[in-house]
Amino acid sequence: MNKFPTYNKKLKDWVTKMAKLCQPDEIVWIDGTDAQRFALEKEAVAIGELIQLNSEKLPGCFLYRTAIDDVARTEQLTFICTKKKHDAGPTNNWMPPQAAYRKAKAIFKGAMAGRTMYVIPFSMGPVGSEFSKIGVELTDSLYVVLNMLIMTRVGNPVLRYLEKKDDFTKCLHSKADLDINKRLILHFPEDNTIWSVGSCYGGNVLLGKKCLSLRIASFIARREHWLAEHILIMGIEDPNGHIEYIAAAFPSACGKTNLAMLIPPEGLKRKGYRIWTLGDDIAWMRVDSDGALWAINPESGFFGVAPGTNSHTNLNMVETIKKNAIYTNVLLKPDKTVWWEGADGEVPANGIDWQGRPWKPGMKDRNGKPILGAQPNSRFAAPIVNCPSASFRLEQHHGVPISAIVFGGRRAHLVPLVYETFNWQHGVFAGATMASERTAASVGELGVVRRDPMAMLPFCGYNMAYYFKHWLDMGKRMPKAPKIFHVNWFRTDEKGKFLWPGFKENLRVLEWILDRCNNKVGAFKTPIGYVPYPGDIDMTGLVLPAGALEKLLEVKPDGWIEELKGIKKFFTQFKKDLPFELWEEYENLQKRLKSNG
Ligand code: OXD
Ligand code: MN
Repeated sequence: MNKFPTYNKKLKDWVTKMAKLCQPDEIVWIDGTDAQRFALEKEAVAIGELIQLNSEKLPGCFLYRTAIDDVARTEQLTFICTKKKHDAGPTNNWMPPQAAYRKAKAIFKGAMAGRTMYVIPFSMGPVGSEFSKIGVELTDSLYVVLNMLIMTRVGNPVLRYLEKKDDFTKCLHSKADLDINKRLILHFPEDNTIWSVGSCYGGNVLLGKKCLSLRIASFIARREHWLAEHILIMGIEDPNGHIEYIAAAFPSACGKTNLAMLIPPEGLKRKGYRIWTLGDDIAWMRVDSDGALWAINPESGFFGVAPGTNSHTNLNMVETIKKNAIYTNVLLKPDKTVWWEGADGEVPANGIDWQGRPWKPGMKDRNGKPILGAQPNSRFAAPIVNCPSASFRLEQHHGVPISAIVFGGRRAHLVPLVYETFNWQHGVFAGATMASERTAASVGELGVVRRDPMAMLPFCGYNMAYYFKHWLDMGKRMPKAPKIFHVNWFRTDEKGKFLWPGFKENLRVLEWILDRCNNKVGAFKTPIGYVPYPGDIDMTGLVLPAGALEKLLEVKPDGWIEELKGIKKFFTQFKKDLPFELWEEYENLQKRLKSNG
């Protein structure tokens, strides 16, 4: 009898070889059925890996606690392992493939002894879509298995698909000793392989997510002429029932998840607006036969940050995580529900904190700092289909057509609420020069700008100079390219107070963006791009202090001339690899600013 549930020789040989290296006691193939999932959940609870939460209030939900030093993506331990260092570029950590395999092999060797190796065949994107990619993750962590079942499409349909195709990303993970000194997140784009060891934090170990869908996929996308991006996808249904789709890229902590599922403010809801959510983190975008850019979300779940999530900031997410969700590093309440800083309702009188210790509000550590109930990067994983605003086009093989690409950062000064770029090349320049300011209270840190091109700095699987060139080339392949915009929800007044309320009110700006795409409104030409006439942003039901909107839309050439210095410094690191078109845009902007200044 075939002891493997597949006839794919390449898959069988690889699983056998990795098992020989890691030496698990047994191998279990994940079939994607509810029956197997229930059994694994039960086992995870029995061995103390997961805590079952209140089955009336949070049915099908579990809590997991990571090791104390394993709470976030470890970028310093994340490597792109291409044969040539140059191919990883100046913004990535690099290791030669042979050295990387050797170093990791020493840690993987025997790491699964006494444990089970789970084989997870998964599809990023609808199974069988030409947009999708297949991966197989081997792991010794039940937590990883159960999260992958939420975040990706797992199981037998994927194996059936692999009978016809040999092309899959080989993903090997072991928690090993969870030792930070033996932790490595390695990407071998030339071998379509990912090795992750020594961690159990989502972004390091759910290998379909950042590792495959961004780092490896961006490398493949360049070869195959598509885009793998750190981008949310949302549909905006207008008062006539017509839906248009927007793709938006923001660095972390700039509100991607909240935007993707916003609930329209009263003023616009009355007009008939409605939002459809496709994804909050990743988009794969291709030029389709109509010459337009179409996007899918390769994931099937959200892996969101818990602190700050509440009914005001994100009611749809509050609903989404009420069932079949896995919580990581949040506070456990006595009634077996969960809490985090910034959650709805009263602060609980007591609980068990994310490190498993008894907790009460107001507790301080040795240095007098408040002890938090939930880790600041505590998370939930929940299926997209739980979301009240989930799009009915989630399973469509070609995804949705994108009308606008929106880049954004957190800038207290300088950058207006929204501007439209002049054309694709100028839009790529806006994305490549995207930045966010640290908003720390201390004066010294205020205004420190970190460049994060297209929000992909930690996720681009190859030399970013080639990545910019790829974006420029994509524009040439698209007869119906989306327009590119830039937004900034975070501009402040002289006293440091936000000028724009953000959250659901951002829809007012998206409405203007779509009006521009449909040539419904004019705009004011500035050196940096087209800015709205204040009267063209629908403010029904929102009152801002006098002059605030004008301030939000202001473009000050002097500040932008200063900004050029930071852009130049950033571009210079790419030396002669930086596409000349970006220098051309730099010079054009400089000229426009000087003639306006
Ligand atoms: C991230 C995430 O770290 O989406 O960007 O988890
Ligand atoms: Mn992300």
